[in-house]
Amino acid sequence: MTQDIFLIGAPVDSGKRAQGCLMGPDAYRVAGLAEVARDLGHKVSDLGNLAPESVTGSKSENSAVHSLDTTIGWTRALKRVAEETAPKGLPVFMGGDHALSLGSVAGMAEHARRQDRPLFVLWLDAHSDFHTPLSTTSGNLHGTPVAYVTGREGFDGFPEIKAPVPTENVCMIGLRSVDPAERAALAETEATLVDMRQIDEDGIVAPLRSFLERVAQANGLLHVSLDVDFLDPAIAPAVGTTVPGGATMREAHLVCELLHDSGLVASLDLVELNPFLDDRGRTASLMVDLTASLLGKRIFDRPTRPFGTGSLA
Ligand code: NNH
Ligand code: MN
Ligand code: MN
Ligand code: MN
Repeated sequence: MTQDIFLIGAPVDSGKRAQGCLMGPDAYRVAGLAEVARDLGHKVSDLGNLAPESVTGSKSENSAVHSLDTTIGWTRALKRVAEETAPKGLPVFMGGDHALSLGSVAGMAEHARRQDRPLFVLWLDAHSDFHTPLSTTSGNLHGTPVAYVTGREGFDGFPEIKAPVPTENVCMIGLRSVDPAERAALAETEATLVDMRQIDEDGIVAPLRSFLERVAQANGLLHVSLDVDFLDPAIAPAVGTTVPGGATMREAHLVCELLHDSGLVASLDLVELNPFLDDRGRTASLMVDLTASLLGKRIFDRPTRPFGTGSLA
């Protein structure tokens, strides 16, 4: 299946204090993301880099929160481009830090609402990113997108989300750093939470497959958000928030291959790559390789195992 793929550069660096993610989109370009997708037969358009809308005067009750205006500006710009692009093909958001998902997922939620289909979100990350601007102690808004898109309170000044993603449509895989306030809030939800222990005990395929079956059965659209720190820092050092004990290269490729085979992916975020911290481009190249798997790269063709309904050829 070939697709129309739209590469959207989102040099968001406002979601945390350490800078460098703004170089991410160019690192993906240098690592050959467009060429790799074209070699797989897809039609690829690089839309260039977005800029945030201009926002001034936003205030948070939580004095730890920083870069609120800029982050709201990015959210508006990204929400709009997601809404405009999703009807035409597969948007790939080249980050930028994870604050970009405030906008990409909000836009996909609006797109799904217009299509009258449910949105599902797969969060591949060491972190749950379930803080609100009121609960965060770091003040780093890259730790908040899942709370925003599921409709939690505390996002004054951000665009309204008309159809928030139900928490039962969220699956997080790779968890190994969850703050106490996030843990408490997650306990009140129906989100599927797959931590590293579960991956070690059951493997990564079982929870992913059952999530994909649910997406297929609901005729859902799937947004995938891939945070570099999902991966083990030994193979992906170019990220500000490394957490040891992450996914292996083989686990990550397998996830991406299964995602491709499902035919369910409607949009993709590549986030938190900080090229300033990279080792001769290896993290950028790995992220491009993983995207290639997600876009259909394989060694041999194999019969596709059906998900749930079996309607996915
Ligand atoms: N939970 C922490 C915070 O809110 C860390 C979030 N950092 C991330 N998320 N890299 O993926 O500050
Ligand atoms: Mn994240
Ligand atoms: Mn993370
Ligand atoms: Mn925190």
